[in-house]
Amino acid sequence: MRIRLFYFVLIFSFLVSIHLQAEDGYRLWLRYDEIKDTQKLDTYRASITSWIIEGSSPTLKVAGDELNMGLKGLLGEPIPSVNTIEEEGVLLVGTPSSSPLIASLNLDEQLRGLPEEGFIITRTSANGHSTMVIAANGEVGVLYGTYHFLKLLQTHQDIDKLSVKSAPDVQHRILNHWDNLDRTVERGYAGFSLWDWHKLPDFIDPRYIDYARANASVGINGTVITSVNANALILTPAYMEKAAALADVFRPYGLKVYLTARFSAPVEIGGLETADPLDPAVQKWWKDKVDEIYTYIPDFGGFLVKANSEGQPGPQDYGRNHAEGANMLADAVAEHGGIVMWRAFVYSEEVPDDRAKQAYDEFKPLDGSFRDNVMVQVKNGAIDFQPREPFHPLFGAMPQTPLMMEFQITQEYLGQATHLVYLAPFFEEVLQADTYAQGEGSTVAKVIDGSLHNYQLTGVAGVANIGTDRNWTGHHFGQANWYAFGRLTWDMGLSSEAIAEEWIGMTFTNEEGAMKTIKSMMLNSHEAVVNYMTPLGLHHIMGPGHHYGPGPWVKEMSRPDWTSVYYHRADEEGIGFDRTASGSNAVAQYFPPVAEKFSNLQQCPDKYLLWFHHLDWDYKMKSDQILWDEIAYHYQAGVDTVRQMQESWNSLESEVDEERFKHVQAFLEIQKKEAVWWKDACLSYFQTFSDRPIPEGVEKPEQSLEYYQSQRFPFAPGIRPRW
Ligand code: GCW
Repeated sequence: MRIRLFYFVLIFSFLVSIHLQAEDGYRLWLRYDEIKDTQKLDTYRASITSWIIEGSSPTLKVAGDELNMGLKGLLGEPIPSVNTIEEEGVLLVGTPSSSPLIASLNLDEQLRGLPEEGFIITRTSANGHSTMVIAANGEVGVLYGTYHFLKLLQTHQDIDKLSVKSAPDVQHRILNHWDNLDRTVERGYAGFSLWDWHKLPDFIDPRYIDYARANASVGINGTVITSVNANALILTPAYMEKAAALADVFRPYGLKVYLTARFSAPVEIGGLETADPLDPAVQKWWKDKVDEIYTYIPDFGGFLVKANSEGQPGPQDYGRNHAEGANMLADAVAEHGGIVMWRAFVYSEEVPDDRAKQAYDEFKPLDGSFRDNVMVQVKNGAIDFQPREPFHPLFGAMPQTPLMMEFQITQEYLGQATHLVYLAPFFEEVLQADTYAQGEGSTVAKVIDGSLHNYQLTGVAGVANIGTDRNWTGHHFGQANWYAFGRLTWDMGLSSEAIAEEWIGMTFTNEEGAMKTIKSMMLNSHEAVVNYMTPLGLHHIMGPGHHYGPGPWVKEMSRPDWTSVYYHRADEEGIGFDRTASGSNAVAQYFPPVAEKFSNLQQCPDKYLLWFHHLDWDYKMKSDQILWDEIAYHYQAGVDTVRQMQESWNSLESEVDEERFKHVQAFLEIQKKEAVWWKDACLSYFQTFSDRPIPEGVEKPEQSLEYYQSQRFPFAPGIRPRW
């Protein structure tokens, strides 16, 4: 009997330990496993023997908890917290105002000018002992510094001569969740919404805390928890109470809650007859509503608004413009220090002009007419988060209105959750693009960080790719995009390569060879998806509605600018959207050197060719190939890169835990199948116009065009629910 019990206990503990070690990706990049490199481990153990955080605020407490957990995990033994510095090896953490020890160190010089969120990590002498210090002017800065320090250990950096000074490039670094109150997520591919509205505020899922930790670890300081296709119910007391419970969890992590405002809320839940922003009763309704919100969430961040776009209500319903709508809400939140993020993603089916021009045409004339606490949130490109787009012409064009960048982290048009696509190279490409707004060097990054036009408000938003999937993002590598978004918005000068290295080191391995292999998979992945979906500037040729898979033939939709044929304009002569002076002239929205470059066939980069030009199938490319062949080669190159990614990944079998290895391996197989599908479907379709053979070296389509056209995916994930 005893023996049986013994075996039972043994097997049980074995199963428990397996479970504890489950490599399901839940821990993201905050894994804190014991450092395997024994030399590093010994050095770290010798340099960090204890730590001190003086002060007891909620933020300092979570910083202490993280440090405790991180050090214990990484160093493989508990590192005690102490009260005084009596030896070398103490890690001292805090702000001059919360920590007398830090105050005594005379760090004024180094801390001067650092915003509350910034931090320094340095080595100095305290009580006559060489001491490592993480210091900041604000407590959130302490938390950010703590994460940064742990990252140095996670990525095996030298901590002997520490000299880090870091502050964010933009003030508002915000996730936009397109989460509905029924927990579906528009364009979400990682399960359901994290927010369990039904059980809030009573049940606080521990996952909310891990969500906040992950965000804080990369410097994200705001979250819009509801979809831009807004539901007015969020502004009713029952829901505000729930949102307040989330805000309470997030607050210590420096993460502010924002809500989306449905413009017609005064009518829908307020009993008014109009939502006209110039109507005093409407203004009062919003003012009272905002006052009420602040009683629930005292540090409420403000509103994000999608208005008069894709059927959403807005000021134009009452003959008012976007500024009048935004300003009304801005006035309501102003006295509480709130902001309004007003989206520029507008296009009307009634405007017969090129959709790419509409946001600029509508917003540019309003430059300077927004209140000081409004930012206009502009998507990275003028159409809609396509695999690749040239930068939005509004960047640089509104010197008197702070423009906020909106990136999409969820991969709506980039293979959704099953394709490995590392987005940082694309984000970097957009941020580093030169608008020429004030001559050479006027990059988009300088518009966004406020330095070009001296914006007083700055921000970047990212549409989140997070859901209830155990690994948060569906694809393990989707985590890298969440990570990269945070890192890049903190420091827009970081290279996508450097960010990839950090993430790989924290998530998979620091071993040089494996790191290199994973990095090259990541860095090539964006170009690959562009090649197998929309090479050479093609865009918006995906399946209708769900946006899954190829659909270049789509031509019957409720509005022409939702079809594919509107964008590729393929005919017997050629393909591409003429946006030069002979066509829609969208190119004129850019500053002259850029407009000139995109218009001129010799200068227009190949990657934007068919975005701006309609060209003959036998147009001679710079490569000397004719256009048709070049398109085909790009599709093939995309497929080939995915195959290489598969090979690379397979070579890592012994370097990566089995669970994540197999998961990624299976997803890469899906990606390969779908890359081939995109190539075959698009080439078969375009061939009906080009009437030219598939060139040598390009694999022939596996099925007929009719086959591809007959595919239906009624339950593809992420579709907007019809209420
Ligand atoms: O990309 C499109 C999406 C819509 C989305 C819209 C927007 C939230 O297909 O699902 O709606 O953009 O950004 O408002």
